[in-house]
Amino acid sequence: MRQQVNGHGSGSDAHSGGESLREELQEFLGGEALLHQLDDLTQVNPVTLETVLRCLQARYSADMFYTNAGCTLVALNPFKPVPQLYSTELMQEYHAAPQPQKLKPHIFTVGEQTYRNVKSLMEPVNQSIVVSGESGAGKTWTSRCLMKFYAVVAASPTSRESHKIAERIEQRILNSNPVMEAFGNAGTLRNNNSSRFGKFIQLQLNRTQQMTGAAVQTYLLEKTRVACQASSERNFHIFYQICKGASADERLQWHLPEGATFSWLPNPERTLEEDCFEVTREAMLHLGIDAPTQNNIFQALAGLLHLGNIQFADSRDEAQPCQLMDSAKCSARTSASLLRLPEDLLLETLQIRTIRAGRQQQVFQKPCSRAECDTRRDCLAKLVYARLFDWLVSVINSSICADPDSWTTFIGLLDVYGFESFPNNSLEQLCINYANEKLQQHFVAHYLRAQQEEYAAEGLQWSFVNYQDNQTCLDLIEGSPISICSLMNEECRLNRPSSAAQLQTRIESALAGSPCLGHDKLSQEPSFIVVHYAGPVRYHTAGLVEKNKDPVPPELTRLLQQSQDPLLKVLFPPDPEEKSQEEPSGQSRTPVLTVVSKFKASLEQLLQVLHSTTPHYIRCIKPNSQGQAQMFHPEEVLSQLEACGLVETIHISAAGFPIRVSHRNFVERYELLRRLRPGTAPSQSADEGRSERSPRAEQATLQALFQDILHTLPALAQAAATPGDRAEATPAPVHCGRTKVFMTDSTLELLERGRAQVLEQCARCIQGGWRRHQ
Ligand code: AD9
Ligand code: MG
Repeated sequence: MRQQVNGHGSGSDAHSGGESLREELQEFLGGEALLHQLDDLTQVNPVTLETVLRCLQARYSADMFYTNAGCTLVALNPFKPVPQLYSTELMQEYHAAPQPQKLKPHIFTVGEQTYRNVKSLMEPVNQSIVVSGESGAGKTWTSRCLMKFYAVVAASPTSRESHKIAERIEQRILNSNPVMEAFGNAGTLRNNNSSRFGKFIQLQLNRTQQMTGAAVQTYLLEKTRVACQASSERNFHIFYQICKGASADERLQWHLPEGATFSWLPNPERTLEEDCFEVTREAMLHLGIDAPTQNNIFQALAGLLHLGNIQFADSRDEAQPCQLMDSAKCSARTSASLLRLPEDLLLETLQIRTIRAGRQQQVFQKPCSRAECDTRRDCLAKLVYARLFDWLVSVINSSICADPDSWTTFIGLLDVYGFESFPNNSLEQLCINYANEKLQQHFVAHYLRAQQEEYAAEGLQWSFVNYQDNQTCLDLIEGSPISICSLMNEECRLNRPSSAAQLQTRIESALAGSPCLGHDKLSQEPSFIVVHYAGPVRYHTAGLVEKNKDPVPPELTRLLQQSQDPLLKVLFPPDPEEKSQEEPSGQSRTPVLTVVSKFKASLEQLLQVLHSTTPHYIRCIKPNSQGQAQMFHPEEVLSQLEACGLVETIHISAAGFPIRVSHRNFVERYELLRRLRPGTAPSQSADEGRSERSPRAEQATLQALFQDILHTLPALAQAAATPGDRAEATPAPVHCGRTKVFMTDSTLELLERGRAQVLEQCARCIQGGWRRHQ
């Protein structure tokens, strides 16, 4: 297996012989030939951007896609199938390994470590794996593989009946992926399968660490894509899937003849994603979405495609509604029939606005301009699609969520849309990049700052490492009292017509002091630049306020409430009480919560959950922006390494101790290791006589026990080493701070091994005694 684990032809052993290898490297002029053998970037000497880059490049050339970087794992996107890297056998191998961190770096090491952490620490503690990286770097791929890993290693092993149940739940959890990707992913300039929503999945484990269920939380679907796709980009995969995969009967029923063209279906050339209709359907079936319901869903989606072909002509008379273009008459009829709406009502709702005005709140009807008709048509499609997506997520959740009594801990997997910068960036990119800033800050706060502050507070010898803090950028985006978000929200609240240029001027004057705000003098269109941690991005201000408001004319909702389609009836139930729903005079009603306010609140909730877990990080890196195998562009990789502060992370991790346990918990769990030391007199245990002892005396006892435990470590390290390494096997240092014990993962592993050994000895003694007694 050593060679098999990303060791294609490298001849390297799966165990990384850190010290000797480093020396060998130093001796070797240039050292490049061996660079790919360094499994952990903390062993690169010296740690600089340049050496780290060279090491990653060497590993990439040798088909070694994973590399440890202290507390994080760097995952290079192979951009080619590497099936042997994700086989079930390999998952089992990492799961069964006594010390998985000694195997070749892999996402399964992170998966297994996380899984063990749930139970191995003193108290069960929830874990999370944060997968980050720019668009197309491999986040979704990685989290999918991790879900498969847990479906294998956390499956229920017991009786046939319960095994069947467990298999069903695991399979259902895995089936949520193709469904959510079909409806929530799309081809963009950066990635053919780009996630257009954020996802946090909580894998729920019971006391025996079997997966009993899962819960999915999604974040801000980019619903504008249904009705508007940037040039060279595509709509959500599901639209292409139905057009390509429908049977002859379905084509007739959904009015999708071969070769039909739709304006909302650009770039229809073949991609892998659209070949997956059968997979999507099968997965939906497993999740409990039966064939008739699926039929309703696909029919409604076909209705949206025809809706997109509805075009209006300019009206010569403002008092008259815009007329349908002749070429669109058939589309209007078909769309209405597929959405099971009266055609005249559909058209009237798109063409005429209802306004209440005056003291008596009289109802007026006002014909819409052609542009307004188009906006209402697009809004209708977005409304249906967004509700459908949310409904799907709720159906998935009810199918995979475990009963609250049946799970105690969880492992969270976070896969959000990656950092994006396009020629034209709008509110969608601002939200996506804002989410990425928040995650970067979580990383900085958790690892870089908190770790160093804790070492100092605990009195450990530590020389501080500088790191890039992105607080200034976050202040610019979301800070109070004034930030980009607050200014956009204010524009929504004031509900006044403001031009793109005005918004640009307001942002530039109110936030002029921020070092993260830039201005592109050459830009022809009103815009501003935000210098994100991952690079500068220019956002166009045109349409920002309107998108943030996201107004839904109430007539559209009422129209959909009148549909005879069973699915639309579920998505648009009648209002509980009939209230006045017409727009106030002139402008559309301002929603209480804007898009960015809602997004900010959901991000804050997510971060609270992350803060309550032990996080693990996987940094996905895109070796080239063309999506080509065997192509490593040093400049592109370098900018990603710089952006995520990898070098600082390596410096801190190289000297750091990720495991910290209170003195008392440490001694209570490991004092039984003293039995491994021949001749150790049974002294007082941590609990004995606690009430009578002074705190100082108690501390002294704890210290003595602590030292005793530490003395067992060299023997444990020797026992764990392979015969060849035995002479050099020395455990990593353990530090006793003011209140906590600090150690590395490998030391924790040694201690746990020793503990298991003693418990086994005890069990054997008890059994022996019991047999003698019989
Ligand atoms: V985005 O932010 O959602 O736009 P991701 O999620 O980071 O992005 P994704 O996982 O979709 O990227 O990966 C992009 C493509 O890279 C995939 O469609 C695969 O074709 C390819 N990929 C990524 N990881 C692997 C891998 N481990 N092995 C093979 C891979 N191919
Ligand atoms: Mg993705």
